[in-house]
Amino acid sequence: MLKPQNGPTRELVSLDGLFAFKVDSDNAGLREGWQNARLDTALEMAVPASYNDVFADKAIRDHVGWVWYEREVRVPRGWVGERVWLRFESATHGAKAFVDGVLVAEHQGGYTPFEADITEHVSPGGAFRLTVAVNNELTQATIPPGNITETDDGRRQQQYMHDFYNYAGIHRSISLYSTPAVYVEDVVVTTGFEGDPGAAGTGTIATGTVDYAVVVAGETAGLLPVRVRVLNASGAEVAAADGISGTVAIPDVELWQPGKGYLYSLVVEVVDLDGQVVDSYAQTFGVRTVEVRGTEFLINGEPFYFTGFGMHEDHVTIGKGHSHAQMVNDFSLLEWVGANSFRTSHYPYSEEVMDYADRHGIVVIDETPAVGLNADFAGFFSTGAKKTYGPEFVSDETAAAHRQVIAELVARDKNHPSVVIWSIANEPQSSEQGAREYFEPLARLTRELDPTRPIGFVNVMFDGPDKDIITDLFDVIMLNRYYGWYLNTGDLASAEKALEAELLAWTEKHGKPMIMTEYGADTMPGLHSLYEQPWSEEYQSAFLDMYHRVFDRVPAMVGEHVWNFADFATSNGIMRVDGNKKGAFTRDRRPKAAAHALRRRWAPLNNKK
Ligand code: GCB
Repeated sequence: MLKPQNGPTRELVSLDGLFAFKVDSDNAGLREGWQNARLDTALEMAVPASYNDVFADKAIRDHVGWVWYEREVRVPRGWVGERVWLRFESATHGAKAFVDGVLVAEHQGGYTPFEADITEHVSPGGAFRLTVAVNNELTQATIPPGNITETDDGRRQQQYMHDFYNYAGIHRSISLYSTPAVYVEDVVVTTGFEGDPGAAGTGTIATGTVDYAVVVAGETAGLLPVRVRVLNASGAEVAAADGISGTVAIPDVELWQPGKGYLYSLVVEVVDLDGQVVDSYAQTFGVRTVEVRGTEFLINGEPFYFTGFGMHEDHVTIGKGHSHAQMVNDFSLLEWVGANSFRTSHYPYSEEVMDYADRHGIVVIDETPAVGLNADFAGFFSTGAKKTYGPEFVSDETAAAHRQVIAELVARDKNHPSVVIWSIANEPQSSEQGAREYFEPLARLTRELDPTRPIGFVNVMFDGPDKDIITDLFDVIMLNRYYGWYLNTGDLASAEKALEAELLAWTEKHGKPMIMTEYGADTMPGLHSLYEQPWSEEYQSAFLDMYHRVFDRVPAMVGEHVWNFADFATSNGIMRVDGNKKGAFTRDRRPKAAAHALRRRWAPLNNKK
């Protein structure tokens, strides 16, 4: 699904701001038809933001079920004859949107966009009542999965198998936009190059190849010609072609590279028989290649070494709500610390984040929200499930939701040059009978949807090389390891041996590139210890140093992503004090000693080990 944009034939109006807000404490709103009248409430809520921490009200924070948003929207009077679209960048985890009481859109899945053509329900110059019911429930049929229980006194409680807090609400922008009746519905761009990019700047320069495919929708779509133009970053035309699909060449191409996010734009135009532009959509892209060769991970044919973090969209007050200022600050800290990449643990991040990464040459491992498909965590997160793959936990319904999140992620992010790996799950059970039957079709689906990018899943510490039965289905090995924290707590000498032995065993068994996608120790900022005691800032730094010594000794290691970029909110539990404290930065983005240590290691590496 294309990101909406302003352009010569399209207009975009942001609907962000304050909405009337009502918590559906008895889950009665749909039955009583709350969409049919103004919401009876004094509360107001901001979009975008999670609602949980905004009100000083425990009942709202702990609510399980529906909440309702409402505002009046006016359609620009100039949109006569245009299609009018209502688009949500996300609503967590499920939503129903109503225009003057009529259901126009429904979506399940908290981190991907959905939209509706509402032309027939609205009139240019007129106003309508937009009502959005948003549901935060996680069940066996959702990704991520969860389980709802009821207390003796009738309170519903949400259980889930991941540690980050279940923030909910409208986390990203809502927009109203127009397109012509015949419009560009989708664009796919894949790139390559011929020649020697390494020689760029020394005389021999590569030629870029851009394969494109356009989908045009609307009644007369098939009859109208399509043409494309490639503009460079200064807006000059460097290539052009006719037709809904084809290949164009960019002479003397400027590659998209880690640290240097050079972007072109493919301007797609649908024209009428007089040559007048009917619709125009500008899709940015970067020319780059990604490839796994032996134990190497290559970007533009050059070995690439990932430095950075698993992150979270998580901030004080706004929770998982997108904020431009917080985003720029987070990217600025990534640059400061010498990170060249991050993983969108454990769900797709805002499209604004992806665009920013494209523009700034930050490499992304793009992850679906499939986190917690693992009954082995029952002890930690108390869902009580004994077996992962079976009707009680990861069922056919779960698999269907998993296929949907993969399809929606690839549909949304396929044109981002920053995305170099699809991560289709975090820490699923990968040793139990049933894991292979579950994952083989998902791996195949991901490759069918995008044959150009390597795929992987993130392996959990319980399912090492001796037990795992699915890693051969993937291109890269991504490991979360906590030797020295959950195992060998406080004993870095034993942890170092165990870690090295395991990494060598993976290499021997699979011979694929490996990325440590999580390693970290909870750390209380300001706690110091002469003896490298767990929870102290000294221990966190010593822990990371130990991992780095090992990585430097294992040739198949192609990357290190510390867990986590910053401290983040979690659900209640005896494992966490005011959230997960494995951040290199605190939740309000102050550096712990480890952040300085990482900066000393990463700045000189410059994408190589
Ligand atoms: C993990 C999970 C991550 C947790 C982390 C931890 O393996 O992937 O979501 O936050 O461990 O700190 O326990």
